[in-house]
Amino acid sequence: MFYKLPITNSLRQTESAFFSLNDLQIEVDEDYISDEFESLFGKLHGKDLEISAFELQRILNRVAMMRDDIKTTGFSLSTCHNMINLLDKDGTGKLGLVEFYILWTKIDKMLDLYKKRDADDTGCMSTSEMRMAVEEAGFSLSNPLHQIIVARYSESDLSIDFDNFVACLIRLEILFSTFNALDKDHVGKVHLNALQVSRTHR
Ligand SMILES: [Ca+2]
Ligand SMILES: [Ca+2]
Ligand SMILES: [Ca+2]
Repeated sequence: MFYKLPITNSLRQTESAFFSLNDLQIEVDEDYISDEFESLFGKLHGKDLEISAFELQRILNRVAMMRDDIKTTGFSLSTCHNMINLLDKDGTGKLGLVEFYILWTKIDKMLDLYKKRDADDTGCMSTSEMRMAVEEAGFSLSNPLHQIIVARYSESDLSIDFDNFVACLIRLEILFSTFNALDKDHVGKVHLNALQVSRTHR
């Protein structure tokens, strides 16, 4: 686990596909979340009762840097903004309890996947490990697109560390969900005008 936080068995059992985590939003309400998690959230959110991108960055880095089984150079603020954009369903620009819980669950699953696919225990993803991890996460990418992703998220030795791994999966999830929202007839093709393109790059 990313950090010793309770994730109930029933939640784990209802999640079959990694990519379906967003659907959990409907099922998770405050009663569902353990007191332990709620009290952790209480310690993190500050006066505004919600978690901002800055707070998120601090928490993630604190937790990720404590681990010696994964490599990380620290989460960037822009990754934290992307996470918030993805999970902030009520549009406050920050994460409330349920939103933060869903993000935490998601990151926890990403860590499981990362550890599972780091077959040689280097603490980071090689190009081929990354390909399998991305597929297992539910994203089917063409070879050229996979190469673009590796180039975008890897270090100079082509390895992908944990913060880049999470950044990449969050970015893919945003891209895929934008695409699916626009591909209303499910034909696998969308036509974008300039305004829509600019929105997908936010
Ligand atoms: Ca706050
Ligand atoms: Ca919010
Ligand atoms: Ca590896």
